[in-house]
Amino acid sequence: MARREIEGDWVFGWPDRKRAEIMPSKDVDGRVIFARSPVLDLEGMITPVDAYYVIAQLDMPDPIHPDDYTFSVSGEVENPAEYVLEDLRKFPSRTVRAVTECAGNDGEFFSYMQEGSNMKKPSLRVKQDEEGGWNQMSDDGGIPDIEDILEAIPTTCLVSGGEWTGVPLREVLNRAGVKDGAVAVRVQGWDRGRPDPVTQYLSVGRTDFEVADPGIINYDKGLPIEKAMDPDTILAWAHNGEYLTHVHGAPLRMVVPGWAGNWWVKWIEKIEVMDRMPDCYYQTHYFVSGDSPDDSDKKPMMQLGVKTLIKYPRDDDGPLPRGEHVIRGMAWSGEGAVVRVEVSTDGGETWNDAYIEDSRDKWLWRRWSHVWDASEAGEYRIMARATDENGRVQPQTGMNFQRKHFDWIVPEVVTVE
Ligand SMILES: Nc1nc2c(c(=O)[nH]1)N[C@H]1C(S)=C(S)[C@@H](COP(=O)(O)O)O[C@H]1N2
Ligand SMILES: [Mo]
Repeated sequence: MARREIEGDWVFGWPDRKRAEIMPSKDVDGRVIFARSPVLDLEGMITPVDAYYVIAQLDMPDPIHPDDYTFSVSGEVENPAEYVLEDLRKFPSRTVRAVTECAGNDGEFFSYMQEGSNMKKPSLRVKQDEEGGWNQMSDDGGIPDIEDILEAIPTTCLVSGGEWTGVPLREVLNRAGVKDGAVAVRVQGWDRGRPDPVTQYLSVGRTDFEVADPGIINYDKGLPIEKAMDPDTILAWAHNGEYLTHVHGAPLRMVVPGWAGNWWVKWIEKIEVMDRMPDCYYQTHYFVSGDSPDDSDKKPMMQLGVKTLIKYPRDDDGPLPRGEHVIRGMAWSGEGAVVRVEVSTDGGETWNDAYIEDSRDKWLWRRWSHVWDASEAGEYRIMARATDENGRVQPQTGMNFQRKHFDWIVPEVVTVE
């Protein structure tokens, strides 16, 4: 069995196992602008902040000192207001533990899983200090060719689990007095930029189509009022027990449990109650479902499907010695708690219920394991599938042209000798 390096770090003066750290892409000043989470090297449900994935669609904004920070609540409300961070402490607080998953996480697997595909399997084991990153590909202003795009860093490892502390958005909205007829809450970050068409080429896997150019915009999302009023949708200032870090949206970000990461607006400067759906770029042009770029009926994507991550064994863990092995991983859903995980070692012919670790956090992933008696040599196709509390069985998401919300069952092929 391959023996992976575990030594490496000294913690408080003592030798320790290697710490899990993000795999970052940095800008010319050495600042992190994109990072993947080393999901296979983590054990628990809460991803340390240093290992949490990072995405910014536009330019990373300048930080604002928390003492100078204000945000506004306006639009279809009785009492428009401006708040400082300290005002939020007057509201009842709420802590929510939830999985953040980028809509594009594992997107290449849609193509990998197509009949007859001879694509190399996207890897979840990646190196520290990767060069570049998908959001840096057109830094010189040009459009990279399709070869470069296909060789870009895979969009795996864009999922993490966190504990978020803040106040329910509804408390702030109720204080403002939402008028009848409100349908959406537009939340705007102060980060600005011109959406990079390469991001879309990369997710679609083609460059031969027209991408809408809205010019320079702020990042914003129009959250439907029902989800805005959900007590678990919060404005968070803390992450895993510490104040938010800049890359994760300090001083204040939105947390929208169950919905893809792009709804979790960071660096909030404005909350606007609307009587119609706003035309946000990252809602009408990107993060939309459809058959192709010319589909005239593209729809915004919201909650995630149901998904499992097999952490062990993976293809490159083999060959394994004969005997008992523990197949294990995580499972999560965009509509609440995962209640069942099944495991197959014969490519889906037969399934066994896995043990699921107890949890009270319905928005967080759950750990599962299955003791596998691999007493016979051979090649095994290991699969796992989850079911959530609404009875949704994996997978929920069909092929879609931007390759978002991947939740299909991907076999790990392992040899026992
Ligand atoms: N203001 C702002 N918020 C944003 C984004 C952004 O570009 N700007 N990116 C979104 C996307 S696509 C994702 S996946 C999540 C990532 O959150 P994280 O970096 O804290 O993991 O933030 C979301 N919130
Ligand atoms: Mo994302």
